[in-house]
Amino acid sequence: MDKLQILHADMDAFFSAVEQRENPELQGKAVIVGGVNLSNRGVVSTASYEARKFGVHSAMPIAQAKKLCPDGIYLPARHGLYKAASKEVFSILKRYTPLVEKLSIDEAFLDVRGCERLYGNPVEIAEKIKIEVKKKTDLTISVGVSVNKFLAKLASDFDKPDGLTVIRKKDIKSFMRHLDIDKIWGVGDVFAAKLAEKNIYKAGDIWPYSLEELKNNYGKAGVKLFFLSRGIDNRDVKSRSEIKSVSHEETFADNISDQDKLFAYLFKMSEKVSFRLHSNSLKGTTVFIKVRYSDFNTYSRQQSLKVAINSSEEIYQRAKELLMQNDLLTKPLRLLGLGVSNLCQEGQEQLNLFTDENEDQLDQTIDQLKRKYGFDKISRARKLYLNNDD
Ligand code: TTP
Ligand code: MG
Repeated sequence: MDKLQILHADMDAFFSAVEQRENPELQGKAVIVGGVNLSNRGVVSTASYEARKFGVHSAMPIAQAKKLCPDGIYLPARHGLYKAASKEVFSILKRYTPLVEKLSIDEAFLDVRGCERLYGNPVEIAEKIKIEVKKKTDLTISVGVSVNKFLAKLASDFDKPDGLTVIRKKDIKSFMRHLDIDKIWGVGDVFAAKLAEKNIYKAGDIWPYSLEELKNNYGKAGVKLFFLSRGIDNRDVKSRSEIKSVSHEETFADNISDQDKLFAYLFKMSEKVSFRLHSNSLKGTTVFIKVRYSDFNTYSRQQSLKVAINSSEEIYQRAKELLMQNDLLTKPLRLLGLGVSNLCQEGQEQLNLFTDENEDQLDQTIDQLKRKYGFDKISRARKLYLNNDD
């Protein structure tokens, strides 16, 4: 992929920007949107760029945000409003190309190959999108234009808010050289710490290593790193109907055998998967889990449901059942993952004619589990879940 052809578009401080639009008195002010009831134990959904100057960011506890930015305006989330704004934005994006891959409520990839005769070159399309979004929604969007998805996403993030950044083939090397390593997909805190042991902090620090070396040292993640650190990414933009599953997995720094801890991870991952399903208005009828032990033996299990689900609690419960019923927690885990597949559009799923039957089944399963593993284990896991949800 050498030609500019992929756009990544991402609304700026989305929830806060919608609130500022709804109430012009909030413009230019530090606006922080949090969970619906804004309790001090909740977390920040997002903060306006004015609030970010104080160090406030998404996922920070509200209590901490209030310490950093005591004069900020704290507002409860109004999801209906944000969904409506998102719909308007996506209807604009879809006019430029049918190949729009929605990543979340405010973010998408666009493949604009073949759209030039109608709308101009990719940079012109990006400019048009920005103007139209501003005109129709009174909100700003940042757009990145590049040769592939990875670089387009880095580009949209480069000059936020209201940015338009283009990374051409000839600019890739200089752009990547000084990019912080944790900006690369798949490099989380644990992996970044491992790389730091070898004095690898920037994408350019990867270049001296051969593909072989990276593969031997870090497995699949090393192979990905080899290519992404050079800005190479061959993935296609997939429109929603092509998304086959939504999943999340984590590799642990140290193997974990504590079941309660694993359940806590499982719930966190269920929330992430649920958030992405909701963002794409999707539900699914298959839940799957994946575990890897210290000897690298890897197992996956799945179960089909009569009714499509997307709530974090349901996903969590089903995934937990799979782990327990298949006796997969008998050895320490190196990796745990879960996901939902067999996806359908929310609202188009089969009507739930079996609710009671399912509830009965669930109750029966829980009873079985309680008998097998003891009431204490099960209820403690549930408590963990409640604590996380608070
Ligand atoms: P983002 O696009 O990650 O953030 P943003 O649009 O607020 O700011 P940026 O200019 O950096 O893109 O997320 C979009 C919305 O999703 C955000 O406005 C609120 C919501 N969200 C959460 O509720 N929790 C989170 O942890 C994150 C990251 C986002
Ligand atoms: Mg955004």
